[in-house]
Amino acid sequence: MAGIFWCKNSWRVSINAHSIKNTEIGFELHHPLFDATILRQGAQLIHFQPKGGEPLFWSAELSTFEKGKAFRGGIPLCWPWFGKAGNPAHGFARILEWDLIRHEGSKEGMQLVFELHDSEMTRSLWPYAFTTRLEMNLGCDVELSLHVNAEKESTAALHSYFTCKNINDVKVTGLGGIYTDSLQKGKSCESQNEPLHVNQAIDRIYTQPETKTILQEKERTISIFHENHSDVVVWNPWMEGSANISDMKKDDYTKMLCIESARISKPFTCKDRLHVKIQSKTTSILT
Ligand code: TA6
Repeated sequence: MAGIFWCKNSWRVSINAHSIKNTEIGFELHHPLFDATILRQGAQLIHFQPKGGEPLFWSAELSTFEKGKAFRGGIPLCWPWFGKAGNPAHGFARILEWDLIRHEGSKEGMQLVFELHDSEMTRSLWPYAFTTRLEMNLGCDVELSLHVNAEKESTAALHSYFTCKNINDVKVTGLGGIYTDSLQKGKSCESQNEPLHVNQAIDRIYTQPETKTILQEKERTISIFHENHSDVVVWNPWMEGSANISDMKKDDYTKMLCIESARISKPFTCKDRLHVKIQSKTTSILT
């Protein structure tokens, strides 16, 4: 993937026919079904491309990897709070290194399991004990399961940045008609439950979403199956918003859309989970 920084001290582990290139920064996965890249920081999947297919996620070319700074792209994991409910924004899970505790490969795909535990640093921001586990199953599809076991309730989002060829051709279904609009100070709004065309800045928390959201482009359909979610967030800063985001280029907003499986209106209980499965299908249009 262009612009990604693979390290000097890397080593390679073979798991059956598949390989993980393990570096200080993360893991580069090569499997007969896909290629993927995961950062240790945030256990963040920043690249996934089925063999013969197109990349599923968008990453900001201008976003550099820095310890303690959020990387813009793929699936940042927002936890134990969403947005500006605390400091840093979107919680600390996306800016801390997670431990890879297990990885397995088979001809169907690869499973990686990451964990994050409370530390002096996390307790200075959020004074509770926790173990949070992220199970990632990569194969034909992408599946993420976030398991939380904490002393306190929390909120979360799997802040997926999807690529699109042109935002003007995208429509999204399955969101439901009720949302809070972060661009209008969290005002409660209602819309017809009909396909959403994004043609201006959008930052909404849909609070009665269906279990399946579909992002439809001319030649590709991305199906997002949520389990145990309460909300789906849709975000695109559009031209004016990107101008205030240092790692977004002027026209980046035309190539991405965030659709996030979330637990915001119904926070996680102390022991809880959020699951998402993402499937992508490409159909070529014959002219
Ligand atoms: O999920 C939408 C949102 O909360 C927006 O309000 C926007 O700020 C975005 O996330 C990105 O946040 P970040 O802190 O990664 O720049």
